[in-house]
Amino acid sequence: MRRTRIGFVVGFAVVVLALAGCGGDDEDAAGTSDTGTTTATTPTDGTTLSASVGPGFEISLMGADGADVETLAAGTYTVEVDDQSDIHNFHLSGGSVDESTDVSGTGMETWELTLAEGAYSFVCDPHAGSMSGSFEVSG
Ligand SMILES: [Cu+2]
Repeated sequence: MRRTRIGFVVGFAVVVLALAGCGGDDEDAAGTSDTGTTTATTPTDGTTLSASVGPGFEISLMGADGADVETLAAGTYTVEVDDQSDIHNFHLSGGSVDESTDVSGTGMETWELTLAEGAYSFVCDPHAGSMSGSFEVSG
């Protein structure tokens, strides 16, 4: 009787240990999601616009030809923003677009924007009265 009981306890302990061991192997399947920008497959127009603000009290948005943007065709654009000042920001808005850099931050940012027909403007928010521009997007 006593022997049987000990045998049962030991057997029970082995089962518990075995179950505990099974809980450990729930490894995540390491997903290698490739979010890199592959220009070959991006459905953009391939048009890059250059936005700049600072270091002085100047703000601009230029096309690939280096001229100020005044009109654009509707489509998808890459906007490379160079925020060169920690007292200015670049804030582009119009339609459903509303993108801006931090006033205190500096450096390059790249935005992929889909511009639909309409009026757009860009400003430095702290100095919107003197630092602004606008352009039209036609459908
Ligand atoms: Cu400013």
